[in-house]
Amino acid sequence: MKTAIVTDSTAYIPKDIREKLNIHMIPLSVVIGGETYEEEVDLNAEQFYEELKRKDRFPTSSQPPSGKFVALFEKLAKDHDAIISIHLSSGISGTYQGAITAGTMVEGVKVYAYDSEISCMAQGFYAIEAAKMAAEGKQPETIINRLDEMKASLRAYFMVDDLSNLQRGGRLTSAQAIIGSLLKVKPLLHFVDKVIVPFEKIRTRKKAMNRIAELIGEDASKGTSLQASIIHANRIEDAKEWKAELEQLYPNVDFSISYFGPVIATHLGEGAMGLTWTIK
Ligand code: MYR
Repeated sequence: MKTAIVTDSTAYIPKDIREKLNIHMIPLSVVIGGETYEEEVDLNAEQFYEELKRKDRFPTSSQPPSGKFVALFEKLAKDHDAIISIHLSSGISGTYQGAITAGTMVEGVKVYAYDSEISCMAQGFYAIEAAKMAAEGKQPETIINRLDEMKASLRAYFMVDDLSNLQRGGRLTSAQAIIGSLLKVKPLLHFVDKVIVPFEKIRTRKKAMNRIAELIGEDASKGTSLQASIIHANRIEDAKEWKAELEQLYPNVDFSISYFGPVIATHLGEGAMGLTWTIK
């Protein structure tokens, strides 16, 4: 059984890792100042943050066109029996639904669309694990069971400098955003049932980071091996500093640094920061 692993660009898995692990990537797009860019293909995170300074209009994002899915699945069907296609939460994007639809249009291969119910490196953890298992020849059902097991222990908390980006893009209800901005809080956000909701209202960035550190501490103390990733929107120095602090607090957790790329940063804004973790 030969299984191909596909994910979308919002997992933000660096190209060298994708190539090494044979992870196929389908890009989402951003439109800035009237121009459309496929992220991670013709616009990377650094270029996006530079573009933001130059263009005065707000960017928007869009899911991959269905033809792109069909073309990739048809190509993979030539030498694979199955495809596991892992995508950002169906509660914030139509990408997962696009994969399901394309799967019904391609013959000669079984397509398993997987809703990560999250995005960024949390989704990346799933794609990387799936790719390693596929390389060992594991059955698609075995791989999906493992992803479900990781999902059960996956946590992700993040904060933004300004809630208006999320509100404008329709990924946070106006009521929730208004409560946040009126009280001048920096709410910690997380996903519940595939959508973004406030977790706790916290007044400063530092307090929010300390609270997240406390939350991972609760899981780290249970003795299970954890992998974690600090995710930042153009705040690499802060991310490095936080990583050093967290590593000192929890030496048994395997920490990495990843990023919010163009599509996700369109909705979170520059300066956003988060932490995700799951079992290893
Ligand atoms: C689309 O246009 O289909 C993409 C929409 C993406 C919405 C992103 C909303 C923010 C997600 C934050 C993820 C944080 C994960 C730790």
